[in-house]
Amino acid sequence: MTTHRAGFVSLIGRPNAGKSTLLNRLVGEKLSIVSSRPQTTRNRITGIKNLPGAQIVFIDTPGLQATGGKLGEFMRKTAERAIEDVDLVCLVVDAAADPMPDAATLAVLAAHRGPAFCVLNKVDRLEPKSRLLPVIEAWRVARAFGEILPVSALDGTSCDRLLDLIVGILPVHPPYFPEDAMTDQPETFYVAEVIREQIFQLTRQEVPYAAAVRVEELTERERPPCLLIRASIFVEQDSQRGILIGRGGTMLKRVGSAARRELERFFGIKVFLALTVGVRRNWRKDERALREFGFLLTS
Ligand SMILES: Nc1nc2c(ncn2[C@@H]2O[C@H](COP(=O)(O)OP(=O)(O)OP(=O)(O)O)[C@@H](O)[C@H]2O)c(=O)[nH]1
Ligand SMILES: [Mg+2]
Repeated sequence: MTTHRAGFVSLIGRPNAGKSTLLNRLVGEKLSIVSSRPQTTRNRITGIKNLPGAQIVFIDTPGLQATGGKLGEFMRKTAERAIEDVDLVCLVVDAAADPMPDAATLAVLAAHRGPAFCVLNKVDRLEPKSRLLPVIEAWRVARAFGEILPVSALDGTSCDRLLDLIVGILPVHPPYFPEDAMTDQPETFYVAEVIREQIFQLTRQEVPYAAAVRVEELTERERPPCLLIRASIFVEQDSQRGILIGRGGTMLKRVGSAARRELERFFGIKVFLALTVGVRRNWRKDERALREFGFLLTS
């Protein structure tokens, strides 16, 4: 008789609530990219946490309330589908900046019949802590949550407690993935996301939103051990291409070396990264381009 527990847990919530930061914190590895700006995450990102006797498969999602265009539609569908067929939904709320229940979020949650937790994130920013009380009360009356738990994904406050509570409601089930797996995404996807994260960090306004990254080559060499990576960045306009390359190529170099450092840390070997920038007009509205850049709905 086995008592191993396993299940799927999706993290949903408004843009910028800290879903990706929380996924990284709970899994213990930086798998999902983070930025201070909303609508950073575009795809469904999985992160697998193995514990003694339990495996939790977390699903990070784009923020509810995405923008327009085909990409926005893809992001909205991705978030909504992530609550289908999961064992638990964790609604992540920015308890400091954007704490109160809203109709759109509640409508998405209403489509989910299984258990849901309300995770009040960013409590490190809340002073005095008594500001939490009306927030907890508001979510308590808005919906029947299995738990309402204040946490900080940034400093880790109550994140172990959250893991315990999650394991407590998972069904008895063998592991879905091998114990050394951290995600089910291909490496090329992760590499593209790391590059995109640096574009979010280093460029402003529309540029990060207009950027897509496609990895063209990822080759592992044995002597000396290294990874050769070639990737193309696509933006929507010539002016954005100019900004991304920068004067004398300085911006692209900054993006490239920051991404390379992060990739070397993650893969634990030397990385050679070559980046080019192309223009693909209005790709966010173009169904074919979206498919080409890997925005595919998984059923
Ligand atoms: N102070 C504080 N900041 C946090 C916490 N969690 C996340 N953040 C910050 O909030 C910002 C957004 O974090 P993300 O994890 O990218 O948020 P997200 O919900 O994934 O956002 P989208 O992917 O755009 O929907 C980043 O600047 C994080 O550093 C927290 O617990 N405390
Ligand atoms: Mg995110």
